[in-house]
Amino acid sequence: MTLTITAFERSPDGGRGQARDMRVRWALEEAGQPYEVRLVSFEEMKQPAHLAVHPFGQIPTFEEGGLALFESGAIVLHIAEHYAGLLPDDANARARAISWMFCAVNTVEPPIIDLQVALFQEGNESWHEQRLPMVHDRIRDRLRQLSARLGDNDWLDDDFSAGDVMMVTVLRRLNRSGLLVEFPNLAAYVARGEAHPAFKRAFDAQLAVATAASRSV
Ligand code: GTB
Repeated sequence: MTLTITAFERSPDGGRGQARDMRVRWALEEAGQPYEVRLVSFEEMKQPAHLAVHPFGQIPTFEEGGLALFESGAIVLHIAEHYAGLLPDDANARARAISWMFCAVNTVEPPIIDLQVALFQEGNESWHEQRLPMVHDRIRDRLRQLSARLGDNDWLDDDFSAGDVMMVTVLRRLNRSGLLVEFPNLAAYVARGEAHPAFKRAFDAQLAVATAASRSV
C-alpha cells in the first residue's frame, strides 16, 4: 500500500528542515517505511481536495489506504504504533514516550511558536521590542526545566523514541535564536538526534525539494 505525506512545494525555510513534515519524514525513515511526498503550494492547501484531508489547510498530512491523518504528532504516533523502532515494548516505557510526544507539542513548542509569531508577524508593531525579551524568557523557562530533566542522559527516557523525534524537531526551531546554546546538554541532545542516519535521510529529502524549487524560480 502506498504511503503518501504532504509537504510544502516551496518551504519558506528554504530547506532547513523546520516545517513539520520533517518530523513525519524522520519517523518514517526510522521505521524504514518508504513513502511518497505530494508537494502542495499555499494555494492548493486551501482548496477543497486538500481541506478534505486537513481541515485547516496545512501540511503535513498522511494517507495510506483508506486512512487520512493530519497533525504531525498524531501522524508520528500512528507511525510509531504501527512500525517497530519508535516506541518501547514495555507498556510503562511506551506510555512515558507518548507523554514526551505530547510534552513536545503541548508544553515546549507553544512558547517557541510565540517567538516565530513575534519575529515574523509582529516585527513592525510598536511594542515588538518590549515583547521580545518576555517571549525569550518564557522559552528559557521551559528549556531550563527540560535541561534539568535530561541531565546527562542521551534521550528523554531510556531509549530513543518517538518522544525524541518530536522533541528534537521542536527544539531545532530554535536553531537561529541563540537560545539553545545557553543549555549545552540540550544542544548536544539535538545534535545526537540530527546525527541519526534516518534524520539525515529525511533532512536531505526535504532539502532536495527546496533546492529543486529554487532552481525553478
Ligand atoms: N499542529 C499542526 C501540526 O503539528 O501538524 C500544525 C501544522 C502547521 O503549522 N503547518 C504549517 C502550514 O501548513 C507548516 S509547519 N502552514 C501553512 C498555513 O497554515 O497556511 C510550520 C512552519 C512553517 C514554516 C517554517 N519555516 O519556514 O521555518 C517553520 C514551520
